[in-house]
Amino acid sequence: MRTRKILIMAAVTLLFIGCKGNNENKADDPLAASGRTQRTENLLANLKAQVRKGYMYGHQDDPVYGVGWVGDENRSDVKSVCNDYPAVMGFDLGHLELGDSTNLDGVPFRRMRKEIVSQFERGGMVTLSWHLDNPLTGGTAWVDGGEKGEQERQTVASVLEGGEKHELFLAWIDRVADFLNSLQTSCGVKVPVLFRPWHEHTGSWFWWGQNLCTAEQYKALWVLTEKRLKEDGVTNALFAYSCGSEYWQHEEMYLERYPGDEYIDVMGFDHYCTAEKGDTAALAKYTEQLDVLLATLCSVAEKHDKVPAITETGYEGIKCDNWWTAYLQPACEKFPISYVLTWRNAHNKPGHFYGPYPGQQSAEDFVAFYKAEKTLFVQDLNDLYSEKTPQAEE
Ligand code: BMA
Repeated sequence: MRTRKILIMAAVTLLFIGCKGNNENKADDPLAASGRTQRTENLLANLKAQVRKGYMYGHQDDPVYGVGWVGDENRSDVKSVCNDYPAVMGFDLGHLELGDSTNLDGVPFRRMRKEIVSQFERGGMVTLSWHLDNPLTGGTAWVDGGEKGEQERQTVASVLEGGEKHELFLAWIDRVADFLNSLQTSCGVKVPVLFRPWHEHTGSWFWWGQNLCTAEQYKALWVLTEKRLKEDGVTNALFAYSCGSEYWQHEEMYLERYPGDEYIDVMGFDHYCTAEKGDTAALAKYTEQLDVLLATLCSVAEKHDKVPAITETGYEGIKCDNWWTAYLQPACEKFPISYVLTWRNAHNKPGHFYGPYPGQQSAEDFVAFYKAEKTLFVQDLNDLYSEKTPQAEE
């Protein structure tokens, strides 16, 4: 009997030792009236409040690999340059739907989960994209054209209710739900994340793109996705609608495939700088375009009470010394955006990087960008997940 008591006490002690951070415990993860966790709603409220103060810097796959390294612990190219982690980290769920243990870029989901929890515990935010395979052709997220072209145009229809891949697709969403539900601290607190599926749909390179399905089908895809995630008990996700930078030139066009206010929390777009090395006119053009896109985005987001963000950007290979402060910053700081996320620093694709790393030609300029008044990194954040932050009170 006595041994049993000691064993129970030891187990309870272990449970508490294992439960790190903010005295959180399982009972302390309440649901808000919306059916999402209170922390998820707090995140949304704080993102809305924070846009007046500054914008967060984000980086895709930041802590899992970088230029010249892969899989190290406590490492980040961004941190190596400015001694702070990005406020936002992006990860991609592609191949989770297949039941694989690593994503399409080789990142183990187990590691991803750990990094998502760590980013939450240090007060930062996480956004998840999903380059999922094509359930009808068995190909990738990207369309092939050619022989597969006809099937690719049928893919969205095939996953909707009544379609031949509907059941398979629901099973794929269930896998995403399992992953989202598994994002928990050691105390059982679910980590709020911004889920950003069906992105760049104004282009026609993904099977859910502009010329591959109708606006009604695209909207139905969103509704189906969210309905299923909800049925699967996902209570920790905000949702981002993010166009490409092509096609839409005004608010009505931006909203052409918008599923509706009840489905979306963040409005954004993906827009890249494609200047050749030394082409200052093309660099300036990028800033100009960003400016135009941001003006439209921020106006439409305000009308719909949504959070505006540059959900993806970057200059592949950052082929100029002052890209951050001369071309990215001027457009960003004019507008009340929540965050700007640059794409990944690949470790196995030479030249395919969008964030800084030590020795890269723009590294010094990135430090100036880091120090700029309006840029926010993880140490600048004031608990995005509590009910009232100083930012929210301002
Ligand atoms: C693309 C490239 C690819 C990558 C994909 C998903 O833009 O970076 O190499 O596989 O994103 O992360």
